[in-house]
Formats: sequence, structure tokens, C-alpha cells
Amino acid sequence: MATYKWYIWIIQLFIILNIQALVNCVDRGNFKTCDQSGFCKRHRSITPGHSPYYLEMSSFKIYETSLEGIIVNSQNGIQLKFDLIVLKDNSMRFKIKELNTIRHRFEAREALVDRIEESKLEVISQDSEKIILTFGSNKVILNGSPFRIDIFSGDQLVISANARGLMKFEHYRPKSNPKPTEEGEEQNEIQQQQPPVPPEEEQFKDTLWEETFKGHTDSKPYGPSSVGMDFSFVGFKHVYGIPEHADVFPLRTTKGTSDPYRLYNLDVFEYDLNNPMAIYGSIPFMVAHSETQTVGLLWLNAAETWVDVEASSNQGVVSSIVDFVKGNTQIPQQDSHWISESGIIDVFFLLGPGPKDVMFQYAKLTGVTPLPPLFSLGYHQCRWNYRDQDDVRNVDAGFDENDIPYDVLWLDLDHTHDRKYFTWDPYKFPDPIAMQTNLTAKGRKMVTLVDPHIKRDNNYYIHKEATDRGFYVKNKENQDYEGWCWPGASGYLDFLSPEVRDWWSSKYALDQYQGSTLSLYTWNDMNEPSVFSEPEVTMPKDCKHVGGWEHRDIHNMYGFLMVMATYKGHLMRSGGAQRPFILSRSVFAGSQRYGAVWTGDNIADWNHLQISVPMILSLSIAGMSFSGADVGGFFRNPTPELMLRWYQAGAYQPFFRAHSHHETKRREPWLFEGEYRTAIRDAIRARYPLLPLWYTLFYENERTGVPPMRPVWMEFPTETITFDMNDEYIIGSCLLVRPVLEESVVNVNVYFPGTNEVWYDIITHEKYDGGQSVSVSAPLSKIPVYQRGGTIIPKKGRIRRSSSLTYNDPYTLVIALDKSGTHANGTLYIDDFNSFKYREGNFLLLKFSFEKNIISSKILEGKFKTSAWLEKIIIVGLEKAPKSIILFNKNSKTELISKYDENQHLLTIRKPGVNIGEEWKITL
Ligand code: NBV
Repeated sequence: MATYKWYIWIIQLFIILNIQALVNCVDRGNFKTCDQSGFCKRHRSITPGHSPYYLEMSSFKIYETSLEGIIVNSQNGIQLKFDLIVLKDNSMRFKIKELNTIRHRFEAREALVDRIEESKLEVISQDSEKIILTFGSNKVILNGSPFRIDIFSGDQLVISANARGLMKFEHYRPKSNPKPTEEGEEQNEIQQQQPPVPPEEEQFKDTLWEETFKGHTDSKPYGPSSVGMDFSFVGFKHVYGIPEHADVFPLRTTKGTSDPYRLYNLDVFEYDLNNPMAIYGSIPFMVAHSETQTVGLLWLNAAETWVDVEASSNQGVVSSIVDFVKGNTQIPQQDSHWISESGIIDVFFLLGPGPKDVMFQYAKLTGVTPLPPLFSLGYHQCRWNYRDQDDVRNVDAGFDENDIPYDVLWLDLDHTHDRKYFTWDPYKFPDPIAMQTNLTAKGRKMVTLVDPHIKRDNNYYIHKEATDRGFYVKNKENQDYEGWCWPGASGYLDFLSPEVRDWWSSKYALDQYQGSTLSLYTWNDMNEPSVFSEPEVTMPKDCKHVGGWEHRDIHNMYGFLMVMATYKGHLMRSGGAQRPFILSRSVFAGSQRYGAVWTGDNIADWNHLQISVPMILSLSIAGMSFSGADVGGFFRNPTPELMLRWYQAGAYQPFFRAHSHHETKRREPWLFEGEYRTAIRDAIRARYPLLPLWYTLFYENERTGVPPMRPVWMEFPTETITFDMNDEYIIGSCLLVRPVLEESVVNVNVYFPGTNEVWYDIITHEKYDGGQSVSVSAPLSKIPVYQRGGTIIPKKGRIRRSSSLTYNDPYTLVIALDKSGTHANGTLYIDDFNSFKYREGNFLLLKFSFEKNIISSKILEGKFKTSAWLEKIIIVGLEKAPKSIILFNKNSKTELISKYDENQHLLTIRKPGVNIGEEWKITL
């Protein structure tokens, strides 16, 4: 205890001095390498090709949608239960856990949606060597000895499990010299049933039952419990995903070159770039993509996980199978090796075949981002911290004075009374309701920060209730765990407990959270969880959660569970009437069901701006479709040029929020000089006309799982040139974005995908043929964004103070004609922008098309009354001016006025004047 106090004192000093703002980058030595992590080292040292695991072929039972059997470890005789389940939508799952165990293993069920539909399988042959089964057009070969699973999409082998024989399942076992535990667990009895520690683990025995890192000892009362397996993606040169890492989009080879990618939610501020270190979120989902096939793999495990990736040389074990099947030696392959500290082996294979199919399949398992309220797609203004109500009033007024729209003002940590969440500093924020009302009068909202660490102050109602009701995570001695965070000594709520989650949800009720209104939304920060006083700045793994689970088992889900409860709290406080908006720093598979994520404490430098694009893409393809990075960079002061370029990039990314550390210079958008100030203002304003597009895309995302911000290959799956891209992406299927991410650059290379496509600059309407790279001019005022020919984008031309004030504003349709100049189509989704009534059919999904000189609008689905009308249609790429333009609607016929620009091939049809919710037709 004495050492602990001393340590805390040092930490306090560290905070007071704010050392983090002075150092240049993260101190890597504070975070474990694979070598310093016993289980990672044990798995990584396995020699490929000698798997001791075999399937007990006589053990198999086959059911309609699943089969089960036994896997045996020939080295120690340990038996494992194997379940294979075929799922609807071209997917399949298998699970492996101990058959007889002395301790249950955690399964991350909460990450999945409630009901996962299964589908029929057919066993086509079974003998003493293998079982062959099919589902849909897929085939699976279960190889008996050694245990291996080969999965074919059609005739093509796409994934092979344990082909390299790296599977390892560390069964629970008693200590050879068991120390009595405080609960007096049944270890002695168990000891008699269990075999001794296998000889191959001898060399690692020092880290099996205890591990020390930086002077902190993990007591590991249950000993080694890790699981691991290899998966080869056959026929693939590219794999993506497993966020969150500050790295490029296509995953690199780690084997032999660096540590594996680490998935362990950690508070790593000022993170280093281009490396596999863990940061705030962990989504164990990988996507492999080639010109002909896309597949996905979800490794459902909430414990610390490491993933090795290796582009295979074709000499591996799998190549022999491929050669056999294909008669081909030149098939590329990406090998991956997944290693988790505890839990079961629970793997989902998503067989595409296309990238959007994989997104849909992943959504079927882990859910989707529910359609966000419109305001949350607008611009967000944040700073650590807006000091007091006057500050808030001035910042808010600054937007109006400078004619800049914004939707949400954010209050960080210091709005609270002594860092007690759900309270307000009585001096700085004496009247929070009036402050929020001032914002809502302009349609704006507010967000406050609520962290998971609770100040241990007996006069604080949250702490008192949490203590009295036993709601805190316990330490290894079964006492309330105490860690050090912003408020000083803190307790950490046990969000694994449904009872704690319900209680937490209730705290967001308007009568509980004093000073809150329905326009106040929530930011859950520090929920990895971050604990300043502990190794790796997080909770010790031997802490205990409800049900006897160790923190080790659930670590990567802690933030997910917190946000789950916050989301429910927001739903409840409005009686289910309003859509919640929650931002979380820590994420896990399935977090998308509860809100948005941002990439944490980045730095105001060009490299961090560059990495934000692949980081957001990685999150996007792993379900977190509502993601963004702190615009401007959190730490340090951006140059005006960097600030501007970051605003320009952020305006075309899903979550658009500027944020900064309290020690940086104030940087509200109007605080920059001259052309920077104008261009920053223009960048924020550029977001607003496109909100109808973003909103429509998020609606589609809720239905299909396809993210609004997409890698170019998701739209152009066969264009190999796009597979390595880190600086270009597509919004929906229609807007190609190549933000300027480099200093002093006034030209950028844009690759225009699709040999049969044309692209139009959204400002100049200049036309570019697809299938080529072009150096385009990008002076400070320019954001290189291009509309794809053949698409129709709905916009709203009037920029008001916030998006809520534009609900009934008129629309403009921008029709960019395809290469033949004859076709285009697009969709628009409309509802009340804030409630869940759309789920009862109160919405409109419209389809616009341009076919051979007829423009039309059709209601695809839904019913909704809007007073918004269509004020303009712009047609880009029209070869000549039409002789007449006639509108047909509701039995009437009207000639419309237009203007044709010969140089730009641009036709503007003025005031069609129809209600946007009606069906109509215009002939040219
Ligand atoms: O609450 C203060 C900050 C917050 O502004 C930032 O966005 C979070 O990522 N928070 C981290 C805690 C401290 C950062 C040094």
C-alpha cells in the first residue's frame, strides 16, 4: 500500500506538470511488446507445420445447420469441443472450447446482435480422414489430422484455418503448487483430474502463473489460458481492418518485421504512426480483398489480442492445397495469426463474394449504426475546455458573427464540479439549462463529457450509490478497485453487470442529471478504461467483474459496455422518442450500434492528418461507419495551412469535429487570418449542402451495413491500383475525395477510377475520364472532390446557423451524366431527422433518374409529409441546350425556365417548384 501511495504521488505530479504536452511522442517503453507479453511470445514461437491437434472423426454429430465434434491435442490428450454453425447470408462460424474445464471461458456475446439466423448445411462425404460439407455455393473441408478447415467459395479456396498448424489452446489447469485463493476454490480437487504442464511450455514457465511489467505484477490466479489460430486468405494480396491502429489502410506484413498488430484498448495519447501498437479501440475483424473476391473474418474475443500478418511466399503449407486444387503455383496469399489471452476460439467467416456483401454480412452479426439524428452529421465545435458560460456564449456568437454554421458545442472535463460527472461547476456553469436553451434557440445542441471513473468522494451521489450497491469493479482482494484518474482516487463501474448498466442508464434521466435537457448529448471518454496509476495506463487484468470474470477476459469490451448503457439511458430519458448521439473513444465489435467514435489524441502535424484517412477507413469497414479524427490535431498548435487542410478533409468525413488540448492556442475557425480564415469558413460551409447526401447514406448504412465513407475498391472492386490507397476515398458511390494532406502542396495526383466512368469537379464541373491519374491544381481554397458521372446528388443550397433550421428548406438536385451523356440516378431519404418514427414507415425514400432526356422522381418506399420543395436541378455533362423543358406533376404540365452554359455543358433548371415528396417527371 505504501508503494502504491508513493506511486500515486508521482502520478499526481505528472498530471500537475502536464508532462504529456511537453513530450514529443508516446513513450513506447510504457507499453508491452509481444516479447514482454507471455502468451504472445508463447504463440509466436510455435513452429509452423506441426499441429498437434486432430479431429476425433468418430465423435461427429451432424444437425440441420451445425455439426459438433471433438478436437484432441495429441501432446497432452486435452479434448476440445468443436462446433461449426452455418449462418444465413453466406457466412459460417466455428467455436472451440474445452470439453471438460475447471473454469468457464468468457464469450463476447454482447458484441453480437440478439438473433443470428442459421442456414442449412449438407454433408456430402465423411470418412476417417475428412468431412466435406456444403452450404449455398460454398464448400468446407474439415481435415482430420492435423486439424484444418478449408473454406471454398464456389471452387475457389479462400480461407484455410490452421493450415500452418499454429493453433494453440492453453487449457485451464491447476498450479503445480497451488496457492490457496481467498475463495478457497476447488483447485485441489481439480488438480487430480488434470495432466501436468506440457513439456513444450517448460521454457515459458516463468510467465505462466505470474507476469511482471514495469514493476507491476499480474497475479494470473488461473494461469495460462490463451488461444490462438492461423488463417490463410488464399488468393489475396491485401488484407484490411483490425482497427484501431495508427497505420496505413492495407495491413502490413508484421511477421519477421515488427510486433504483431496489437488489439488492447489503451489510452495512448500522441500516438506513434505507422506501427502496430494498440490504441483506444479493438475490432477483431479483418477483410481480405482481391479483384474477384472479398471475404471477412471476425475473431470474437474480448481479451488482449495480437494479430500477425504475413504476405506468403507461396511456399507455405496452404500452397500445396491450392496447387492441388488449382494446378497453379502463382496464387498470392495473406497469412494471419490470431492470439488472445483468454476466452474461446470463436470465428466467423464471411464469404462475400463482393465487398458490400461482406459489409452486409458483418452487419448481420454485429449490427449497424442506427441512423444518426441529422444534427450530429453537421459540424461540431469542441475544446478542452470551454471555460464557462460566457466563453460558450462568445464562441456561439462567433459562429453567427462570421456566418459559419455549426450544430454542436462540446464541453470537456472541466465543466463538471470537481470532475464529478453528471454535475456542473457551480461557478463557471451556474445555469446550464439557460446555456443550452440559448443554443437550442438556434437549433444547436450541446455535448458533455462523462467518463467511467468515479471520484471516490462520499458526498458524491454516484460514488455513494455505486459503493453501497457494490457496483464497482473489484481488485484481486475482492475490495472495490481504486485507480487514479482525473478526479484523483476513483472507482470504476462494472459495466459487465446488466444491473450496473441499467443503473447507469437511469442516471441520464432529466430529473437525475440535473441541468440536462433533451438537447444535451454525451461523450464517453477514457473508457478503455484509462487508469493513470497502472501499467499500460489501464485496469489490472486480475481485477474482477460480476460473475467471477477477470478484467483480462473482458478488457476490450469495457468501453463498449459503457456506451451500451449510455445509449439506453439516452433512449429512456426521452421515452424512446429521440435518437441518441453518443461519442466513444473506446470501441469493440458492435460498438457501432451505440454511436460514433473518434481517433483520440492525435497531434497537429501533417503526418497525423495523413494517417486520419486510413484510420477512418479501417474503422468504417469494421462497422464503425460514424467516425472521425480531431480536426486540427488535439495536441500542439497547427499552422494555419494545416488547420485549413484538416478542415477541408474533415468536411468530407463522417464525424466532423474540431477539438484541441487546453494548452494549445485558441483556434475557433475565425481566429485565422486572411485567406485561411475565408477558406476555413468555406470548408465548414461546404459540409452543409451535402447533409442530405450524408443522411441518405447513413440510412442506407442502417439497412445494408455499407459505410458512407468507403475505400475506392469497395466501389471499384477490380481496380487493383486502388488497393494500396491511403489518401483517396469515396463518399457513397458518388463523390470521390482526395483531400490535400501534404504541406505547401498546390497540386495533387487524383486517380479517377473506372475506365467507363467520367468524373466532374463539384465546383468547376471540369470533366475527367476514369481510369487515369491526373495532377489537379489544389490551391489553398480547393478541396479536390469529384462527382461520378451517372449519379444524382440531393443538396440543400441555403446555409443557416445549424442543420435543424434547414429541415424544410428546398432541395437542389445535381445530376452528373454518365459517359454516354444519357443516364444518371440517385436516392434521397427524408424523415423528421430526429425521432424513431421512420421505423414505423414515416419516411420517404425517393429515387431520381435521368433516362434519355427524362428526369423523374419516384417514391421507392415510405410515407412522409414534408413542406420542402425542389428549387433547382443542375445537369452536368449535357451536350446541348434542350429546346423546351416541361414539368409533369399531378395532372398539370408546366414549362420551366433554364439556363445553359455551353462552356461547362451545364444546364440549370430553375424552380421546378414541386414538393420534394411528390412524384414528378420533367422532359427535356
Ligand atoms: O477530457 C480531456 C481529454 C479530451 O479532451 C480528449 O479528447 C480525450 O481523448 N481527455 C482525452 C483526457 C486527457 C488527455 C490528455
